[in-house]
Amino acid sequence: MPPHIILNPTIAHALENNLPLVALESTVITHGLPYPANLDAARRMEAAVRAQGAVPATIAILDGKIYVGLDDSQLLRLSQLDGSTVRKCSRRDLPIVVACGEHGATTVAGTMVIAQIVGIELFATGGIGGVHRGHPFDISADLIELGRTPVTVVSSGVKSILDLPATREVLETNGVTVVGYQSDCLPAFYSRASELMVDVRVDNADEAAAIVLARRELGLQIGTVMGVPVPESAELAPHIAETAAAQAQAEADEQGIHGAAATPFLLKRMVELTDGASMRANIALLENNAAVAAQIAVALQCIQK
Ligand code: PSU
Ligand code: MN
Repeated sequence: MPPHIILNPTIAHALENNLPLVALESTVITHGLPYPANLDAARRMEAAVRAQGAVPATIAILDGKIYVGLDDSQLLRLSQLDGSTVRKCSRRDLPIVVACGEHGATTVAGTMVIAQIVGIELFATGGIGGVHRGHPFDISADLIELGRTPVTVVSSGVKSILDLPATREVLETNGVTVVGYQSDCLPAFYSRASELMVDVRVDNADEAAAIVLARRELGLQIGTVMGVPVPESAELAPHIAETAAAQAQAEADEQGIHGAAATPFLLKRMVELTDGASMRANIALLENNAAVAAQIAVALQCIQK
């Protein structure tokens, strides 16, 4: 293991014994949801992974040390940190937090980098970053990472606060395999469907695991987006999500909010503009995605024996 990376004993044990593992990100904890909903969501995700027979590995940086697998006191500490004191870490930020001894939360990109270093193939989150509306050059580093790092990101697709068609194009250009889990289209995060097609649909964890395994056997250095629709009971009606997203983006533009601050601002405004409905959808899909990722990790372990 490289220096600066500290494996929780449960993770070291799982890696040694080839047990199914699922990585979980931390930006959703520090920048995506408010306390205590963030702590609750993080715990629910870990519990959902365990309930399917896999081991959860939440990844975050505390005082310049990269932890893979947090114990409960570390998770509590992270969830209570003021987001402004935590660097939102994509690939580029990892050397900075380590060198400067800072706290850091890993985005989809940052989590993929660490997961690959330690050897975790499955990763569950809410939604991937994308191309921002009206800002065709504000392309999340998540999309670039997906084009180069062999980790499968189980998520509910791309948030409708983003430019979905542009994001879909960038995924394609980067050679990312886009799969619909029990879905023919790329999910739109708060809503189950979008007009954008996936490359292939799978209907169960075994079919999903076969794609992960084939990618590995071919030695391809690419990521996979496994798009899982938000559970029906928590879905936000598409027109409500769209109206709120348009307003949130207009406010961000007015206030000149861009770069890494854009996504946290937009998510927060979505919660306010939908009276909490977007947060309920967000939490429900996080928990569901964690369960699906764990099922795939378990299926992968079975088929490779
Ligand atoms: N999806 C969520 N909540 C989040 C994020 C995504 O439901 O907090 C985070 C992820 O960590 C993702 C990041 O990688 O937002 C994208 O930010 P940016 O657009 O700055 O790349
Ligand atoms: Mn962005």
